[in-house]
Amino acid sequence: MPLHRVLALSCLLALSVSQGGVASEGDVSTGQVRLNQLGFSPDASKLAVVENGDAGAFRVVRESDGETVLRGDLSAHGEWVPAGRAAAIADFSEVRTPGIYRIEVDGLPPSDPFPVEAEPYAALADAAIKAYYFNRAGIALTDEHAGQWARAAGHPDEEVFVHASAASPERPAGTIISAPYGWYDAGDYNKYVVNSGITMHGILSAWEHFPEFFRGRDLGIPESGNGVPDILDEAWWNLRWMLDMQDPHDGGVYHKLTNLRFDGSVMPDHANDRRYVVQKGTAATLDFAAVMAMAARIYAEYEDHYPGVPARMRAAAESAWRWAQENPRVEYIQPPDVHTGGYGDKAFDDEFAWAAAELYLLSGDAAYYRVFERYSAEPGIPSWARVEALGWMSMAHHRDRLPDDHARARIDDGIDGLATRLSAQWRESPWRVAMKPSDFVWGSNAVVLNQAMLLLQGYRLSGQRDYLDAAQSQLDYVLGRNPLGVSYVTGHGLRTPMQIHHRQSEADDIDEPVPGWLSGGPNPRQQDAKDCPVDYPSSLPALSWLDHRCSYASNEVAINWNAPLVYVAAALEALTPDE
Ligand code: G3I
Ligand code: 9MR
Repeated sequence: MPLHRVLALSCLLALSVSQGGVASEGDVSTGQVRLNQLGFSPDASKLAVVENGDAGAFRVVRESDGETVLRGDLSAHGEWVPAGRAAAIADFSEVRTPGIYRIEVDGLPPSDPFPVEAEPYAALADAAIKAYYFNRAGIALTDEHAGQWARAAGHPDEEVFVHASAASPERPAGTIISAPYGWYDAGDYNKYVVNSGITMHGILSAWEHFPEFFRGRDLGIPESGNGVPDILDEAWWNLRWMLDMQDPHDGGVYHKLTNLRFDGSVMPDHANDRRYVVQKGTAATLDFAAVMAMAARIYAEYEDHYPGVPARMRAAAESAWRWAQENPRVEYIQPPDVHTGGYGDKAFDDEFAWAAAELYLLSGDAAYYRVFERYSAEPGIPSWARVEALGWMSMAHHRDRLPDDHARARIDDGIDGLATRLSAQWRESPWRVAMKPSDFVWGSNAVVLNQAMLLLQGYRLSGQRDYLDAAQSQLDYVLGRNPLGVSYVTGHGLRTPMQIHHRQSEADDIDEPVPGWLSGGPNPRQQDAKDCPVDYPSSLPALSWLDHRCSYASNEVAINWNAPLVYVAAALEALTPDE
């Protein structure tokens, strides 16, 4: 965003706070006009939600001169069940002239100010990737790259113990291995292969689908300017760790690298518990195979910078695949002395499908294609535990490499079917968001964005405008068009999370949390209530969010949740027409 616009928006923010807005918390009061706090591209679909009230019309007013630039009718009010609130839609897509505006509705306070401008989400996409830099293990963050969030290095992970659950003849329990680098998973300092799976897919897909958006962007990371796009430099930090999570003797992959118990709320260099690699498993091994096959394909273009690495990745993917053939049902069972994140999964068809898809695209070997076809009839919304859609997305991007027209039609139909269903849910929702009450799980904001990612695949295949508009609406929800009026990304919006469950942000004595992180989002199961000194504002699905550091079930951040944010922000920049 140009500086003058930042300054203009921050003045307006100061004004709206002094008028009774709350800078750091969600505003649960009803009767507001909710919208995307980062604004819109000139040619984007632009919707606001008007809560309650009985007005039938709205106005769009320009901030600079108070001129009304558009008058429109509101849609009929309908109750949005996840929030127990009536909502009507103001569609102001016609406002295309760059500027700063507010929506006004008789009887309600004016909306937040918002810009219509070119590239409204470019800085967001940059920050969402930069967030991973802030979570790097094994490196000091410098003033130059981290500003006020500079910190000492922690968790070198050069001496990690093989846990009894991971023992093998060549590496008995207690063997010391080295598995440095990687990203901390989330608010905790552990590193989990399964969760790295979907994360790497999201980031690498963002690059693969929109290279012209990412090429030349300067994220201000230590590798910036080295001739490799920053997004791939950042991804390499985690990939190089993942490579060390494979046992070279048999190809199996350890589920996680972890303490026995979560660290306290201290900075990384003050967290010195012994670390272990824990149990190999089928899900971790297949996710690893998929990621390495994908990375081998993508980093081949940068072989000069990573000599021998694509071939190493390919060999790693293939040996992991062989291990999984011999060990097709090894579930991760948390050992009794290990108390960190589980990421346990009992169903492996989806991991087989994803790994087979990526290995097919890397090798062209039709046997992998047949496995993909056998293990996945249709795609579902992805999560760390459900990954077949990741293979569908990669297949769709490379549809020219599919064996025949029948295979192409199958991919097109599967993705279009899901996009049709999601866009129908979006259109029927009084809030214009595809989320159903049951979608509000731990990490619900990532469900919103993973739905958007699938809608965007539908748009890329068919060009159907509804799919793009629905994806825009999903991002709008995350950036403020929600019943709490919060932009859920730290540092990006007018009211943002200030107390994320993130050990560095808790321990660093800096008021602002590390920027660019997506808060997990409303989660009515409230599994952390017992650890929280304050109550959630509501038990309704879309209101079950607490901006408190205690709230690991609604206000933690995690690498897998930021990945679809990177993807969707970049995709809307790249795909929204520029008429
Ligand atoms: O599998 C059941 C399903 O059968 C049932 O219908 C559904 C009902 O809600 O629950 C499903 O299990 C949920 C599981 O995730 C799979 O989605 C659990 O209730 C839910 O508690 C569990 O939440 C996970 C949480 O860890 C607790 O294990 C989150 O998905 C996961 O994102 C989160 O990940 C943590 C790591 O463990 C540690 N690092 C931080 C990270 C983010 O909070
Ligand atoms: O801090 C932990 C967080 O990163 C995890 O996502 C969460 C679920 O596994 O667990 C958190 O740790 C809490 C623990 O589970 C229960 N006691 C309080 C801990 C947080 O302070």
